[in-house]
Amino acid sequence: MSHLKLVIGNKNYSTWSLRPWFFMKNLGVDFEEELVFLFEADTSKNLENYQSNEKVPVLIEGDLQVWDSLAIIETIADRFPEKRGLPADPVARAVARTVSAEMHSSFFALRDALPMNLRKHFPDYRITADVQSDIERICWLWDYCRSHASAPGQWLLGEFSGADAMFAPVVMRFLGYDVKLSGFAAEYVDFVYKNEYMQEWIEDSKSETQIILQDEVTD
Ligand SMILES: N[C@@H](CCC(=O)N[C@@H](CS)C(=O)NCC(=O)O)C(=O)O
Repeated sequence: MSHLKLVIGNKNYSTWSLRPWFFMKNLGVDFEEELVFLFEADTSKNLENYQSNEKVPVLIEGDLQVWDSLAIIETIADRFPEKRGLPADPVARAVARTVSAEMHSSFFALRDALPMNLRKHFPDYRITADVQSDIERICWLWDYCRSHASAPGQWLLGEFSGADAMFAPVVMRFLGYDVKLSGFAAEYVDFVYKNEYMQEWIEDSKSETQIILQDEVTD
């Protein structure tokens, strides 16, 4: 088996990087991690050998480069079918895919207003109506997953899948900005936060000192 490398950005801020990293860690896929700090003087140089248009994450396997978080998750799920990165049940698998695609292509109000910033906590953060609407849709999607779960367990589809990786940064945004949740969403956020690899990522982020100004909100 050849060597896999995942190129990621700042653990404090990079939501797109967290997704494939969290996915590969929870599946038990071995990989080397290369961290490139974004928006620094040397960022372009450090990313110049990758075909991702100076963006992270990028998965490298030999001559193959795969960029975009969702494409990496799909590629890893294909590459290691025995690790079941997507549910075996065709209905649960389709649900995992549809909610992942919606996460990937939507929720711009939430993304703009609540950037992931693991070093900070904003208690009682004022949530605007358009962000609240994104939050409610995400909670609905999570309930929809639960009603299609194909296995026991606390992940969205019961067993861990790419859908959980796609929503992992949302979990950290909800916690960081003190989003009020109830029912399954509240339990799920707590469960994902306590995951050993989420804790590892958060711990790693604490040693970073780099600041990305556009991801810093003041309130
Ligand atoms: N759709 C892409 C987005 C990749 C992306 O925008 N990554 C950000 C990091 S979170 C980045 O590399 N930003 C650096 C830049 O835009 O120069 C994905 O899902 O991977």
